[in-house]
Formats: sequence, C-alpha cells, structure tokens
Amino acid sequence: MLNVSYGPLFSDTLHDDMLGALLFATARPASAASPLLAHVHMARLDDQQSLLCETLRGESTMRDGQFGDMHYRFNDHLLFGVIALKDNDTAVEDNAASPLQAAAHAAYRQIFSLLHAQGFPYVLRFWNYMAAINADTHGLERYRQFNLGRQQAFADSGQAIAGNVPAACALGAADGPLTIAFLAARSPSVAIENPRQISAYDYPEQYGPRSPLFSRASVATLGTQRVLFLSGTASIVGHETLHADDIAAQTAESVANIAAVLAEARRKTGASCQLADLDYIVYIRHAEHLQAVRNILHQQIGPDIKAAFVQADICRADLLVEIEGSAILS
Ligand code: 3EB
Repeated sequence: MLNVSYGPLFSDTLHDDMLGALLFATARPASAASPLLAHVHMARLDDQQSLLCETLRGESTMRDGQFGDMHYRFNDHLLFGVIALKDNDTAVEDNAASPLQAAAHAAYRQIFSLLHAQGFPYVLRFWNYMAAINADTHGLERYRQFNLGRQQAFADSGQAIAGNVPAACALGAADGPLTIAFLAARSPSVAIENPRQISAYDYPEQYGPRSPLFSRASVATLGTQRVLFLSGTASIVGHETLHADDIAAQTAESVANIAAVLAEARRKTGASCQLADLDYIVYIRHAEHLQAVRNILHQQIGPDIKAAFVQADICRADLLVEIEGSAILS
C-alpha cells in the first residue's frame, strides 16, 4: 500500500505511516527537522500562504536508517530516502569533474549501494533538485554537469543506462544543496516511454555530453494496488523543445505528451488511467505565467484538476513549464 498526497497541510512530526515527504517552501519551517522531509527551495504559486508537501505514506511498521549522507525509512515493500549534498561536500577525485558532477556521482553511488544492501534494487522514482540549474560553470551548464555524474554513477553501479530506467524529475531550486529523494521497491516496475518523444537516455549530444537517465513514467504493482509515477513532462517532441516563448502552447504540448504517456501506460499495463486521475505538480519558470498555465490545464484536463503550482527553473533554458504527477490506479 502506498498513498501519495499533495497538500498544503503539513504536520511537523513524521507520523508512523509516513515514508517521508518533499517539502516545497522558500524556508524550511524550524519544526520540520526530520531529514526524511526533503526540503526543496521553491515557492508555491497558487497558495502563497502555504507550503506544498508531497507526502508518501505506507503501512506502518516502518524502520529508519542512516547510511553515509543518506536518511531512509522502509517497510516490507518500499524504501524512501533523501540525500542532500553540497557541491563541495564531495572530494573531486576526477580532476575533470565539476563539484556538482562529483556530488551527483557520489549521491547516486551511495543510493545504489544502500538499495543493494537493503534489498530494494528497483527504483520507481527519483526526485532531483539543484540550485542554478541553467547556470554555466566549469564550461558546462549545471544540469549537464549533473547528467554527467548521474550517468557515470548508474554505469559504475551496474544499473541499466537505457531501457528499464526509473521515472524522475530534475528541477532548479532557488537555493540549497543538490537534493535527491528516491522511492524503491523489492520487485520491478514497468517503465513507460512516450512515442512522441525520443527516450531521454537517447537524446543527442547537443543536450550535453551525457544523456539524462529517466523513463517517462513508471507503473508499480504493490499488492492489489498499482501506482503510476509520471516523470517531469515538458514541451519536447522528438528531442526538440517546441514553442519557445509561448507559455500557452508549451503547456498544451506538455498535456499532449502526458496524454501520450498515459495511453502508452494503458497499452503496456492494461491499467485504466486518464488525465483527470492524476495529482499534478506544475513547475512554472515565471510566476506571472500561473494564470495562463491554469487556463490551459482547466480546458484540457478539466476544472476539477488536482494540481499544485510552484516556481522553479526547468532543466532547459527554453522550457517555461514542466508537469509531473502520480496516481493510484485501481
Ligand atoms: C525532458 O523531457 C524534460 O533529468 O531526470 C524531465 C524529467 C526532464 C526528468 C531528469 C529531466 C529529467 O527532457 C526534463
């Protein structure tokens, strides 16, 4: 059993049934001290008085652990963990590697060795957040530095670097260390790709020396339940960004991509899942675009869409919006 909720309400204590959470807020509340609450430095746009909390719950009988720089919690079926590494926390062994690349490499190496040791080898979903994601430093955009370290760690850890890879998102936060959260299971999930898009792990080199590593969605079976995690989805067709500078068209293209991913998920798993079934987080680069994005989503998904909106940088400088989500499928 897994429950994923996106709420303004947040209880400071980690309840017995919580695996962990992501806390989207400009400042971390002093009371929210648990390291299993991954703090993402992002402002909520739709309700500025509240922070947004994406909470993962499971059956109780959780156990807590710490491994290197990581904190994690698990039950019989699922393990959730959080690692936050500052660029300079990691010694740069490879002189050619930037500090962010080294941090990404170290974080992913630690994650995979924990998951191997604990017997949760199948990651359903990664959440990746880093400051200044579009800044060029050390001769390369920081997102591309991150991709170098991530891919190298997958390869060094014996993980597939194409095909059945986890769902993910990667966004730019206003501040804070490289923060990675992950949810892993003891049995494999089904990776979903999007027929309208080239798989991210096959992107050509113009997007950086090493490809991003994620699938467009993952579907996990947990007992009698099926859970879908939709990766960050943007206005990309083939491998190209479409509609630069047009927020309405980028939002509509992102929805067309989500619809295609859900169709592929239905085809591959037989599960029924429609656009209106998901809970969404919508990342918007420019706060003033909130209403335009909302209008398109209301038109295309429906006025009762379950969505929260936060301000974030997107991993390509020409992308203005990215949408991710999840659904418990029956
Ligand atoms: C894209 O489709 C948009 O690097 O983990 C979406 C989801 C994106 C995950 C990642 C990047 C990532 O390429 C960007």
